[in-house]
Amino acid sequence: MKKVLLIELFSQKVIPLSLRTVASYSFKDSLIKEKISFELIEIPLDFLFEDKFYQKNSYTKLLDNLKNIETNFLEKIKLSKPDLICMSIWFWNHLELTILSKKIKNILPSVKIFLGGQGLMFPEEYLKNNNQFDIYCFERYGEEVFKDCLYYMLGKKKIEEIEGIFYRDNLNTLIKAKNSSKILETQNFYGAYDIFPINNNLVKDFSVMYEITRGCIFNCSYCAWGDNKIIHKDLDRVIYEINKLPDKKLFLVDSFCNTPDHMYVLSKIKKTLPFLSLFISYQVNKNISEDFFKILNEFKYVELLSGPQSFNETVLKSVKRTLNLDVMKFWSNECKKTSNICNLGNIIMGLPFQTLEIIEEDLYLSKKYFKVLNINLLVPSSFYVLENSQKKWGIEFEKTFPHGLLKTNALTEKDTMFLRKAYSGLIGTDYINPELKYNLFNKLLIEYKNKS
Ligand code: B12
Ligand SMILES: C[S@@+](CC[C@H](N)C(=O)[O-])C[C@H]1O[C@@H](n2cnc3c(N)ncnc32)[C@H](O)[C@@H]1O
Ligand code: SF4
Repeated sequence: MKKVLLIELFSQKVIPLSLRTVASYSFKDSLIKEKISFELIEIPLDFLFEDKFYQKNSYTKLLDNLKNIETNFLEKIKLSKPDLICMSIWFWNHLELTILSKKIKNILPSVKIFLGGQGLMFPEEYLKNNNQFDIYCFERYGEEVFKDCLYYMLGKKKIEEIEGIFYRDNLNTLIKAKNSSKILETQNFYGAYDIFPINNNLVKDFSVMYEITRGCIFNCSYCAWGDNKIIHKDLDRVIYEINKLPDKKLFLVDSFCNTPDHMYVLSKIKKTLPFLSLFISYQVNKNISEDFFKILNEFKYVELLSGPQSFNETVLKSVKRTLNLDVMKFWSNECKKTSNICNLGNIIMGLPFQTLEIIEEDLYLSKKYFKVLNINLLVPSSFYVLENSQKKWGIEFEKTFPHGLLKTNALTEKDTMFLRKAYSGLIGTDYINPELKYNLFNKLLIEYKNKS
């Protein structure tokens, strides 16, 4: 029997789906079930938003996290006697994961470490500097890649046969395999909690994440999730799985929540689960929105997450945002009429052709349409999205963590430094209202303009 240890470094607010999902999927394979045992170690971290990285003032939290890991988990990892260790990287666990994986390699030098996840913005550079990782999965659908790697561990597959990974050859040269040609089918899209149910003792105040669908049929060029396709999990299975989850806040990670299938699920679960947070895409069929609002209205509280990104047509067109502004405005107004449905508006700063003046206007218009507002600073996409467009738009990011935006075709390096500083001040872990955000930003912008 071989032992696979999954180490998940997670924020205390949400339990990630990544390693649970790939492990559950591979467990359906009879050879893997027979020959491999899995263990999951979950390490809670203090939550860090990327704005703190730009301020670079949050290293005390990082040190606390590391001390906690050393005292409570390093020995546990050693005692687990794994043959393979798997980890998943996110922006916010980046520093801890990098340091922890090095420490693990020191105490367990012969154990291979397999990495995946959405948080690696420039995988090649990162892997060159971090040779503690033997394999990295760069696919956004990691299920089949994970399975192939387990077959490799069992001696049933050669590393050169695996698609969707970076690996090192005998001379320690980093090799990038071709993209995975294996497609995840709807009937094989399994839940994340099959082999590892949620450990209720570990976390008190958290949301349970759940995927009903995967992918997005829209293809906004800045986003890692759009890929012209969407798969649905079997609906009966979804209802069965959701009803087995502990009665916590449910955080649906789907990009659509008003397809007929999605609405069917929502109407079935609304009686069982008191709280619901979900993601919404505005590229929706307007005709079904009335029914949709009826369903949402029966939940105690619903938070939708969407937004125009910018209100400027040139910017929207350049990033292939298929959003129809009128539809967005219509939906926003519908939400405002209710007391239980909140649309958390989103805009991005740093999109191509988006000047400081356009950003100011975007923030100004956001006041009108949103009660709460998320301001995002453009981040380089994991999984190579944005790669082709970057040159076209003159967009540059720092090559090292935290990969801050350096310049765009509409912003100079000085402008982006200003934005990063303003962004760090504007965004906190609490949402503040759009009016306040606009006022704060405007004050900083005037100061900046006066200085320059
Ligand atoms: C939940 C979520 C969050 C949570 C994370 C919670 C958590 N603990 O996991 C929070 C709120 C922290 C968050 C933050 C941010 N997020 Co977010 N988030 C999501 C969301 C909705 C779901 C992620 C998820 O669970 N997916 C389902 C699981 C199964 O997929 P997965 O984790 O990627 O794992 C798969 C593969 O990556 C791979 N894999 C992963 N790990 C491993 C390990 C091994 C060993 C192997 C083999 C494979 C493997 O296999 C898995 C199965 O296929 C996605 C959209 C989406 N649906 O993915 C956006 C999304 C990833 N986020 C996004 C953004 C922009 C952000 C922020 C930058 C927002 C901001 N401005 O602050 C930050 C920083 C994120 C970062 N880079 O680290 C964008 C990414 C855009 C981009 N870069 O192109 C997305 C695509 C949403 C969107 N449309 O805008 N996010
Ligand atoms: C989960 S997504 C919302 C998905 C929803 N389908 C939509 O289109 O709004 C939440 C937000 O993340 C932000 N986002 C996406 N990609 C980004 C990127 N590359 N950089 C910064 N923010 C990004 C966008 O503002 C997006 O609205
Ligand atoms: S609609 Fe939302 S999830 Fe879909 S590609 Fe665009 S930003 Fe990404």
